[in-house]
Amino acid sequence: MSQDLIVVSNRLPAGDTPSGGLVVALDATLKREGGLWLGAAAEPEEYETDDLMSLPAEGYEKKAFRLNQQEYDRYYLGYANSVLWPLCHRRTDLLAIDRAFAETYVAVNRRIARHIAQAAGPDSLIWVQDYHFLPLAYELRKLGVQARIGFFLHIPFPSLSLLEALPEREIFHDWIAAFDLVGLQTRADVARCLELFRHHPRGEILLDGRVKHGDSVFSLRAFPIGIDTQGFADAAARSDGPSETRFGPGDTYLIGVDRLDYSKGLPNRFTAFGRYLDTREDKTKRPSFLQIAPPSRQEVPAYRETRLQLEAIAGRVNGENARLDWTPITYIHRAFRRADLPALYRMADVGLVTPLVDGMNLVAKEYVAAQDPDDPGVLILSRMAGAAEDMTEALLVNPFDIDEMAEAIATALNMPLAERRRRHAALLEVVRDSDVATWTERFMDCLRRA
Ligand code: ADQ
Repeated sequence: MSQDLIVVSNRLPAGDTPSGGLVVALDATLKREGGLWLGAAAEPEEYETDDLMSLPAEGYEKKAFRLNQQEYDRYYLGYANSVLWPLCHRRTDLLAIDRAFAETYVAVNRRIARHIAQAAGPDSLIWVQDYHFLPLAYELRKLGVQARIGFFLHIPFPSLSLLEALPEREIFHDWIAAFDLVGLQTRADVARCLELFRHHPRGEILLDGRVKHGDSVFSLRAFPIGIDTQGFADAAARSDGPSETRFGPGDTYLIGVDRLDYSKGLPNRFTAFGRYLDTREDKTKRPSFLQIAPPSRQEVPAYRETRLQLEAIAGRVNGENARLDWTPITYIHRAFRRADLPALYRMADVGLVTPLVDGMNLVAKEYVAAQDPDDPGVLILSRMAGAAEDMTEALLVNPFDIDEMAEAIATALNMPLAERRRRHAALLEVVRDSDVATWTERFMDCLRRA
């Protein structure tokens, strides 16, 4: 029997109660529509047959494809996270170009395509998530699959000039064009994608806005992703936050929450906080900065380097400024209980979201949703985050300009209540508009019509 809806993502939600906005939204959609959710197994293993593993799920089927250690190293750590990730985040200096990475990346996608081809009928909808699966539609078409296939890219779409650094740049066009619907985070991403195809000898932008590439035609649109806004706001209002904390309602503090990733601009953020401390006029003011940065992709060398940089800067800023009763930077580099985040955001006077480049950045939206509308904190947001395209009432900063960020911290900490309220109300409207449930419906509607 063929599945009505097939969702493919790298990660599968662990257990029965999914957490995290996107996972919750996809889980709800699949429960409603029925179908199959396919993702990678949690751990690499030396498998003999590549059958899918069935996992427990309610109302739909959840299955995992296996990766052996070599595939994990070359497909996941290699091509996905040491080629495509740095490329799309404008770090061509970090590219680990290796033929074996590209070959394994395509081979794994081909294997997944064979599994999907067996589950899909002509009326199925297939929704592919993110950069781990760029060749999936291309491989599915080769197997004769006619179903509608949608793709959503969670990270920035690379510009024409960046793509020059990818040995697979030619077939990259065919990969993208094999989807029926390509969803990107922002209007700027859409513009970069159009530019890519407009520039290609086989590419053409049709009058209705769709893109033609050789014999393929696909629709292209921005779908700015969001969070479960109301759920997050409720959780923040309900909880008193973790007990035994120096980060409570009476304390002045700034908060940052990011996977430890070089794209998140953490060294610049730490340096800017240090600069603010050095330049603040009233030295009796002693705000703290709480940075939660759980480990991520530690097998990739560039991530280890960022970690060392952060430890050095935090150590220096604290060494130069700390008092017996005040530690300026509290830096937590461990897995962190997600349930504690909403209250910590709410009680923080300032949210610091300063990536060097970011697809959207959901932390910016979570910080806004968590605030008390009567006495909200201030969001400092990098212009380089996708979120900045619509969240224009944040204090927008250039994350490469340390002085500007230090000034923004001073402005945020001194901002009058009326201005905080006005900015927060405008930001909350943007966050509500991009709610993840609406986001999912919009994408699915477009895919049905594609
Ligand atoms: P990420 O790069 O992971 O996502 P982000 O959008 O900020 O970045 O999402 C991180 C999520 O993880 C947030 O929901 C945050 O609350 C959560 N999180 C962070 N630390 C946590 C912790 N210690 N414990 C539990 N949860 C934690 C990619 C792209 C982004 C894009 C998203 C969604 O890089 O640009 O916004 O996908 O499309």
